[in-house]
Amino acid sequence: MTVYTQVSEEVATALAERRPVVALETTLVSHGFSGGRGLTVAVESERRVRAAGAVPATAGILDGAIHIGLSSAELERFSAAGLSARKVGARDLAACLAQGAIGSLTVGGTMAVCRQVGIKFMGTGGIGGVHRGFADTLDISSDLLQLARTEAVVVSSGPKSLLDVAATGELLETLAIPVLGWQTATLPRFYTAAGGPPVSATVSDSPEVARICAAHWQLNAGGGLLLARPPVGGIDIDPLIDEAVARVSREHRSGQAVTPAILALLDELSDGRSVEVNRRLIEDNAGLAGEVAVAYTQLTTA
Ligand code: PSU
Ligand code: MN
Repeated sequence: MTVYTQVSEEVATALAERRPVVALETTLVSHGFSGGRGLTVAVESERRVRAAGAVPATAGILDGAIHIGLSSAELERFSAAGLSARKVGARDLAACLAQGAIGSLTVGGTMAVCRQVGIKFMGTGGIGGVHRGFADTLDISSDLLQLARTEAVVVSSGPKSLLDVAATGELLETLAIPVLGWQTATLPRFYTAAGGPPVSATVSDSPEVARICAAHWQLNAGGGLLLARPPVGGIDIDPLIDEAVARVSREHRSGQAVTPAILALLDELSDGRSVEVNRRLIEDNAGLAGEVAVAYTQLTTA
């Protein structure tokens, strides 16, 4: 039988020794930023995970294998590929592997991979969710479905504000995914902390998150949680988001191309401010995912 998954030695050892491991995605490296900036964000995110005392496991598909834990040369291949890399969710894994393409894993794709090797913590920027105008397009990110069926906690700054955040909040409730607000009572909207629907519980520190995860996994085996952390230095760019969403929909883009197109246009419309907030929150979330992974390990090995 073909073995598709290659876990780096560092990550494999950490998992075997039950030390904290944090998964990081590669879509934001290739599709989330332009001009190679995704690489800088990925390197800094890994550094933040390590600074918290955990081992980073950035995951992506290269040469017909799922690599969990990337060398710097491997990470560079995702950044160099840019939009030519495939954006790979759970349903795209098999085709990408069999066809030998470079595959950047989305949040959902990364979760599918985490499930295979037992990684329970992930850091990212914004999760995919219910798109505005969903009643016409039925565009709803498969990130939500993967979150519902993976025993992991994803640290993000909520759904990207280009989505319908209120509808995403409703679907998270329907899917029985706990939404933990990091020192906040409302779901952050990625670029800005304010204006989102209520979370299902507010949490104040990492040990508390760890206790909730442990209880949730005992009571709802196989289900995931969202830890939503408000961005530091957030900006209110709702009018620019409205404009970017309208323009991209006029261009009749659909499916996987929608999110990267809107992010790139927002970068332009905001004179780079959106990208700066995006970068910072991804790195901060990686650090928090590291902290939570460490707290959970302390709780469960005590
Ligand atoms: N957050 C970012 N930048 C990104 C993404 C999230 O700050 O590029 C990516 C993630 O990989 C997420 C994906 O899983 O966008 C969602 O895409 P879609 O809406 O097509 O499901
Ligand atoms: Mn979509």
